Amino acid sequence: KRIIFATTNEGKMKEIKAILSDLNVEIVSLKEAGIHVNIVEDGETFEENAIIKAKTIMELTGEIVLADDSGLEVDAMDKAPGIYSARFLGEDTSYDIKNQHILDKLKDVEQENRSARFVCVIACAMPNGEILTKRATIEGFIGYEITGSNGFGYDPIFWVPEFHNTLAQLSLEQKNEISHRGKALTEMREELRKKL
Ligand code: ITT
Repeated sequence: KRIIFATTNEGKMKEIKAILSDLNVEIVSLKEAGIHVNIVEDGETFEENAIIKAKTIMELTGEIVLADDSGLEVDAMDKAPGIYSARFLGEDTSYDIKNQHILDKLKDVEQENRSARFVCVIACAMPNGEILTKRATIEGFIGYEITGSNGFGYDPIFWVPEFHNTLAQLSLEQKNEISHRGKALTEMREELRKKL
């Protein structure tokens, strides 16, 4: 028995494999399953996009499929980039540039107005047509410089006050304990335990 995780993001996949490692099921990425399709994520919410990804691959394979749609909401930027986090400034632009762009936008913003959160929605599409979703967030602040080299994406500018570090300074295990993805996927894992 296996579950396909409908993602091409290697950073996500590393975290996902660690979180789901104690489910007695093999978790394979699209690449590992040999699936190369372009999924059009044209939903207006994290939920819609997560369901689009999970359903598309479930319909293609007939297998149980999980998907993750996630992003960063910066309050001082009216919650941008939000669902556009991967596409922000262009899909091929480096995260050094994307992160620096956000730091520049916030250069005159005081600490108390630098609040931000990561959102993650995990969707599960079952061959019988059943769809499940789980949503979780992590609250933090946009820092003042790019700091840390673990994780991926916007982690080096996301300051977690409780840890006095950015997400990119935490280990994968520490990040998974507190992150949007860690929390949403742990809830989904417990749901799957009952069904498998
Ligand atoms: P898949 O759709 O193939 O899963 P993607 O990267 O395009 O990969 P999303 O559409 O969900 O996935 O975009 C999520 C983006 O949000 C991601 O590319 C990062 O820029 C950002 N992001 C999400 N979770 C993050 C995290 O834990 N740390 C840093 N950045 C994160």
